[in-house]
Amino acid sequence: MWQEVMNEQVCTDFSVSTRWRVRREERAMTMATNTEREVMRARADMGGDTVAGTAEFVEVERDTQRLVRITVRVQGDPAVLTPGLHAVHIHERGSCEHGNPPFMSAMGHFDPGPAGNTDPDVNHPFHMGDLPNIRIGPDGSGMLEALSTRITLSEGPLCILSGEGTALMIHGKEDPYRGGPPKSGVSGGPRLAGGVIRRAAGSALLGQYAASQPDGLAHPSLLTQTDLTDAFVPDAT
Ligand SMILES: [Cu+2]
Repeated sequence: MWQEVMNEQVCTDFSVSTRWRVRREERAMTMATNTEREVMRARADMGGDTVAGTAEFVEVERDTQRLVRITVRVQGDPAVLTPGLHAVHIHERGSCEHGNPPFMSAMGHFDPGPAGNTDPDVNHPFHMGDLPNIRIGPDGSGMLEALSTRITLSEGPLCILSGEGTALMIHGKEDPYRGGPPKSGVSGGPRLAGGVIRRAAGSALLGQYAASQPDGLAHPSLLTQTDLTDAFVPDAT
C-alpha cells in the first residue's frame, strides 16, 4: 500500500501518457517478481512385478515461496493396478528392495515433523510425504500432477534427498486420508511399484554453483553431487 501511495505522488505532475507508461512498468515489475525460477529437479523410476512408472519433481522459487511440482505416470496390468484411485506416497527411506512383501525397505511415510510419526496407517490427516491419490484408467495407466509445499529438493528440514533419501510408492488401494490401527493397511495397502527419488543429473542447483565460480567451473565437491545422491541409497534397486 505504501508503494502505491508513493507512485501516485510521483505521477502527479506527469502527463497522462507518462502516468500510464509508469503504471505499465509497475505492472511488468509485479509480473516479474511473480515469475518462477527453477531451483532443482529430481526423478524416480518406479518398478514392480506388473506395474512401472516415473515421477518427476521440480522445485521452483516463486517470490518468497518454494514449491515442488510433482508429475507421476504409471502403467500396469489393470488386473493389478485396477481402474480407480490408488495411494501415492513419498516413503521415508530411499530403498526399494523387491522382497516379500516388496518395497518394505522403504519403510513408512516421509514425515520429518512436527509429529514425526512415519507409521503409514496413523498420524493422519497427513504426513509430509502424502500425495493425492492417482486415478487409473481402464487400460491400467494414469497420471497425477500435484504441487506440494510439504517437501523440498533443496536442503532444509523437509528435504527428500538428504540422509537416507526417500522413495516414491504406488499402492494397491486408495488412501482415504483417515487414520487407522497400525499395520492395518488403511493408507493404501499393498506396495505395487516403488522407486528411489534421486536428484536429476544437471539439475539447476549445480548450474547455480557453477555460475558462482570465477572460472566458470563447478566447485569440485559439487561436481559429484549426483553421485553423492546415489551414496545416500547404496541398496537401491
Ligand atoms: Cu505409501
